[in-house]
Amino acid sequence: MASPAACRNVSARLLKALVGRQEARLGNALKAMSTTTNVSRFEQVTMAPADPILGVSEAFKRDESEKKLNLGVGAYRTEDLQPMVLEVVKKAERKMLESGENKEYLPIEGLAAFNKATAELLLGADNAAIKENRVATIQGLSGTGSLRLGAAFIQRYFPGTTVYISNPTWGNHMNIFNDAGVPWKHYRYFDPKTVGLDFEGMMADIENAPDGSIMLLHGCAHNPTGVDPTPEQWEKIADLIEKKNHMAFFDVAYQGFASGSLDQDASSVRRFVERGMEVLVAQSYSKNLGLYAERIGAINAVVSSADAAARVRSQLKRIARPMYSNPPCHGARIVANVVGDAKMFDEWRAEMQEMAGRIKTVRQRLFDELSSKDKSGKDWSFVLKQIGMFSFTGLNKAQSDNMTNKWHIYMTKDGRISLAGLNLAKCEYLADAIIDSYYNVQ
Ligand code: KET
Repeated sequence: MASPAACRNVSARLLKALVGRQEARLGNALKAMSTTTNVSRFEQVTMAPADPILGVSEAFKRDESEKKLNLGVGAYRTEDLQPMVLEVVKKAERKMLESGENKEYLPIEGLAAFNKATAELLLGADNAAIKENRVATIQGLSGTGSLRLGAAFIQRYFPGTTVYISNPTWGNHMNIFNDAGVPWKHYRYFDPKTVGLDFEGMMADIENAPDGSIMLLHGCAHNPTGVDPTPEQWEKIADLIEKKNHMAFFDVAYQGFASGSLDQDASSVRRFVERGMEVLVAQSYSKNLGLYAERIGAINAVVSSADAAARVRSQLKRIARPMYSNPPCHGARIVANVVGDAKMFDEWRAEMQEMAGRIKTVRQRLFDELSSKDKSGKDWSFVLKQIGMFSFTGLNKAQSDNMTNKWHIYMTKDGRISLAGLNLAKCEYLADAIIDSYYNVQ
């Protein structure tokens, strides 16, 4: 046995060694710190450009001019140019508050009542695909998040398949497929000469795409052009997609905003489904229920059998779980309440028609102002022919810059203006700005 003195000696030595090691570590850390002071490990991160659409709202906020007008983002404003919460939404929220619903997690696939309501709104309640359980619906983070889920699904289950996207399109489509690692190409869509649909170009590009490609289609109210195929053209598009064994992926962000009718605006999707074609459909309630910030929408896969639908649903859930676990419930409950209650649904339809009607009124006034002010005889009737929230003015980037820099009118650089952000009082000012930019800027 060691003597107490020897033990003390060993402990002291041990302690010294330990302290020494600690000091060395501390010294190394200090040395490292002194050599890296003010040098961030994030040094290689470059500044991202402002978003082409949401960046416009940021720039608008910074402008102090009284004349300023935000026609950038597609968000509905009242005649006073204020954001609007629909009465039916307030009503649903009061009902939800009274019933004291809890804040437990939703299932990965979202609120069951919402998923039922959203598929029925899209396809019609008595649709055969719904009755036969051939629709896999997953609640998503609005249109964008639902498109992103669909893109991730394509990346996993249709690897290497190219998604064809209209030219032009909503700017975020390309980001979504890029980030999901899905190859994409454009198909022709818009003819600047006729300011209408380049139907021949579109059909040729669908024909020439490799069999089994995926065609991203705007269900209605094409963004940014406001130009949709006619029912006859939709039929031909469906024929060709079927012949080529392609699959349609519909983006339905404006159901109700094209015609004012929720059913009519879903007719493109319903046409494909009624023919027995398999489709993917992303839905959004940002615009038609004004639930922008609630991030409520869905991804639907309409497939050939109930068995396939169950498998697709399970895999969509598998993709959602590590991304965001499960979706938020507030917006889902609002939609479920409104769509699931006949009286509230009617109230929504009336408010929807009112919003679509107000946009049509300013569209008409803008056309009248442009036509009466422009003495050159230029035909501005395309403004009237375009549908939905936007007008695609044909102004180029320099002209759009002039709109903003000189006139304080904020818009996207592709020449799109959101008529949902315009009121009657500002139509004359807008017409002056467009005419100045069109004729005085190259
Ligand atoms: N698809 C299209 C065609 C679309 O225009 C938008 C939004 C979305 C999907 C997605 O919306 P969400 O809120 O994720 O459901 N467009 C407007 C807003 C934006 O750019 O985010 C816009 O074009 O102004």
